[in-house]
Amino acid sequence: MKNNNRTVIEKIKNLKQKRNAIILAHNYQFGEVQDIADFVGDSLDLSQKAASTSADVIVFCGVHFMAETASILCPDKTVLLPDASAGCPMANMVTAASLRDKKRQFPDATVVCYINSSAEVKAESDICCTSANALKLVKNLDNPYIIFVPDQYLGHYISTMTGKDMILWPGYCPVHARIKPEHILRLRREYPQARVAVHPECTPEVIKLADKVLSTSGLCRYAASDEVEELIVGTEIGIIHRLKKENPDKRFIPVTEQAICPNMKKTTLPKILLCLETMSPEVKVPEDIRLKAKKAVDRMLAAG
Ligand code: CIZ
Ligand code: SF4
Repeated sequence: MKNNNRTVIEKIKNLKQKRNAIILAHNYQFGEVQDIADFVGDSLDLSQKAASTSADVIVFCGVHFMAETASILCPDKTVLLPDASAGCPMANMVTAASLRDKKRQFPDATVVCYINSSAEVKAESDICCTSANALKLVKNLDNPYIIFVPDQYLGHYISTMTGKDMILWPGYCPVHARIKPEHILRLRREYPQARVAVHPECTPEVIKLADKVLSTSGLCRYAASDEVEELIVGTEIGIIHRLKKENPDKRFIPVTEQAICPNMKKTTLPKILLCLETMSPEVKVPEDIRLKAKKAVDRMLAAG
């Protein structure tokens, strides 16, 4: 490890104690960020962790909607996002105003929003979901009319798996859209023994070629199972760090090195240190929006 990195890490650890802070990192963060975090996970794990921690300060190493979710659940804590510009282009593909228009068009529909959405959009939704629980939550909805925002590919996958006819929003993740069927076909020829697992944010053409369709937490569990010796991984490449760390004797092959989320990679060790020093940038959801958005998030958490 570089010497200056070591100094930064020492300083982060000291300040973290002084501030009574917890560092949460998403599975797509840089390896060195994951390594200094108190907890690494997907957005569902991290929101549950945020809801249950006794820390006063949450440093959220992820993107804006994730820090907002922590703020929705923990209004009394200070939530810091080390780089204020770390957003999610997919989350920005739906606005509260455009969703209100859609609801007027389909007034009887239940609105399910993927956690990759702004607090304002969550406030307009009935229930929130993540890629880890979307299938189960949608399956259990009584209402046959469902509006799903903003990921059309996750929505399409869930609609296929549940047989429910869903009104899909045209959003998508530009990072997962870089994963192409050709990549998988080529790697299958190169590693004939390997299993293929892809994220449900991938296109239907990619999903068709996979053995498993999994959220990142699902991927981590699958990778640890006896079924897997070699795994071709179709999601953001930050996950490879954790997979290798937890399964040092197995082989993980990214479907493409191009699947890298520039927003997830905005978090660096110096920015984590700076945010603990200055206690900013802070993410705080306004109370009126928070209360409405919390209903959708609470319904998700209550569903288990
Ligand atoms: O839910 C999340 O954290 C995301 C964005 C991906 C995943 O499957 O973990
Ligand atoms: Fe958003 Fe895609 Fe980046 Fe996840 S990987 S934060 S969905 S742009």
